[in-house]
Amino acid sequence: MDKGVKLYGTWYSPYAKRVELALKLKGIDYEYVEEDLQNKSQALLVYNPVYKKVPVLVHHGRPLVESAIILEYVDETWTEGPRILPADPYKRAQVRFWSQFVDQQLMVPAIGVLKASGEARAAMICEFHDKLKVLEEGIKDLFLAGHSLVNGETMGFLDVVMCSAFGAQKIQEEVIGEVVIDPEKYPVISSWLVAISEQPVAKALAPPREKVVHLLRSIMAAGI
Ligand SMILES: N[C@@H](CCC(=O)N[C@@H](CS)C(=O)NCC(=O)O)C(=O)O
Repeated sequence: MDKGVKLYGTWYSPYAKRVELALKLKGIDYEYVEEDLQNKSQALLVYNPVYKKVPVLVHHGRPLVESAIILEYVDETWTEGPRILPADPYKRAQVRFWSQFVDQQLMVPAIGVLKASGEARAAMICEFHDKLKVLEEGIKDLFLAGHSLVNGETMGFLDVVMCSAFGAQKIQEEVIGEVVIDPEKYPVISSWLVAISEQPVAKALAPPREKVVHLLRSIMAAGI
């Protein structure tokens, strides 16, 4: 039966994952279509002719692209579920800012640590630590009082973005054999990641460990 909501994603895409997390948090029933990015479907190319990327959310036949835009659309459209963005405009702006920071500043060196070797890898690790320090300082006052998630009881926009980007950080550190997000250096980020990993939606949508390990090893082997 047509549920009216269809998500085109790829299991390892952090951008698709955040849309799935948002849909689950909101309790929205949806159909999931797994895309093979080496052999994109005609539907994906038609729905996202500009970037040809996942995720694409199709709502009653109308496509939406770009994960941050989709998350906002989901929050504004299904108002009966828990809010993903804070009601307060200032807090909302801060959440958007730090989500963009995670996407634009943190994810590149994080993947670089995995792919690069030698001096290039050392430089990536340095850059990653510089960005982690900025994030640690920037978010420490953002958490709703008494809560270990930025959004409070349940995950919101920034928690979802962090979960999709760094939900597999522990597995990644096991694969590279090195602790990068050290709880002693980054207590706020570390306890945040633990709180995120304990959320039922995060657990339900986490890909099988073996699949993640295999993917990370192949990224490492391919290098840059
Ligand atoms: N800015 C986009 C990024 C989406 C993106 O990079 N998707 C990747 C998968 S992780 C993709 O579809 N890549 C296919 C390609 O580049 O051809 C978003 O937030 O949705």
